[in-house]
Amino acid sequence: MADIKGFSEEELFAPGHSACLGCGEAIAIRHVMKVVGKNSIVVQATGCPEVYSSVYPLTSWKVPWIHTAFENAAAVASGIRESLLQQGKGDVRVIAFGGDGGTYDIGFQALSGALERGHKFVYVCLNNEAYENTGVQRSGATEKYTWTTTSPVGKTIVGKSQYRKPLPLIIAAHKIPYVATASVHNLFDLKLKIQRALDAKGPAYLEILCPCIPGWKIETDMTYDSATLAWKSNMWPLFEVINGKLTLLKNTAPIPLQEYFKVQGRYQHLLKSENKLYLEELQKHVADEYRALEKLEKSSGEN
Ligand SMILES: Cc1ncc(C[n+]2csc(CCOP(=O)(O)OP(=O)(O)O)c2C)c(N)n1
Ligand code: SF4
Ligand SMILES: [Mg+2]
Repeated sequence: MADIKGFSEEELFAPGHSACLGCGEAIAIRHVMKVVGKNSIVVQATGCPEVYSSVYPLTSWKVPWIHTAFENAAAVASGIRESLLQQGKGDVRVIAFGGDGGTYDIGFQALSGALERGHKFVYVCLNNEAYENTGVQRSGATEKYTWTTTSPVGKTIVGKSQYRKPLPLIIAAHKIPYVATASVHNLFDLKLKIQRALDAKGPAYLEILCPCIPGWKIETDMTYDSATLAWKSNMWPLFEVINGKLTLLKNTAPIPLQEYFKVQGRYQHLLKSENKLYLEELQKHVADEYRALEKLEKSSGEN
């Protein structure tokens, strides 16, 4: 069965798992797997989805699935891919899922190596901007001034002290055929991108913004709205890099960051008058980053 856009509606990530109501990651996995299809093997780094989808003796996975440590998801995926090739089963799709902690920080070495070696597999980073499973610790994906339990808001620091790492662009610098950002608020765009990632002639990387209910301190029905506001405020630009050419999904009327922040408990401090300077700094940073992407879009087209 196909949806109106032609994508499969087959559920390969079954309901009944124990994710929080409204979990952005669970929504992302469900829709990614509809496009990936049955002829696949999934590699899953440690993190929330591993915990809520595989509580022994139950599983939500209707395809072969292996849990790995943080450090080696991409290494295991590349090993599976090469083994399948040796067996003449190159048509089996190999997908690795990692959280932002497992991708930006702990599993980056294995990921970078696998991309450089050129194994054909799709790596999906489920980015909820913190180590959520262990209680909302800051990661390399957490933006500056964001509250987490290890970047609290107080007299010494006002949330995280560093800007987030530009990981999608770092991955693009590996010159793999396909890199993209996506979000759970735009499932058509997400599905098109996972299809292009699957069709790429080498490694592909897709990073999906996945709101987290307790981590972002949002209501359970605010997943879609929070992700939408992230895109509208340019906090989460959507772009893809195909064979080196960057294309942005244009946001012609960006909204102020406050609109995005006010629905989330983790940003309430930035709405207070005493923190106005931090808010302004972040607003400028976000605008600068968006302009840098526009320049890259222009310059990458000139090659
Ligand atoms: C090497 C290692 N360090 C720490 C842990 C503990 N741990 C398990 S899940 C988790 C959080 C994972 O964060 P992320 O990768 O962002 O995934 P999320 O839980 O947010 O989906 C941590 C720190 C671990 N399992 N292995
Ligand atoms: S803590 Fe966040 S990432 Fe984990 S299951 Fe809940 S909503 Fe999903
Ligand atoms: Mg995370």
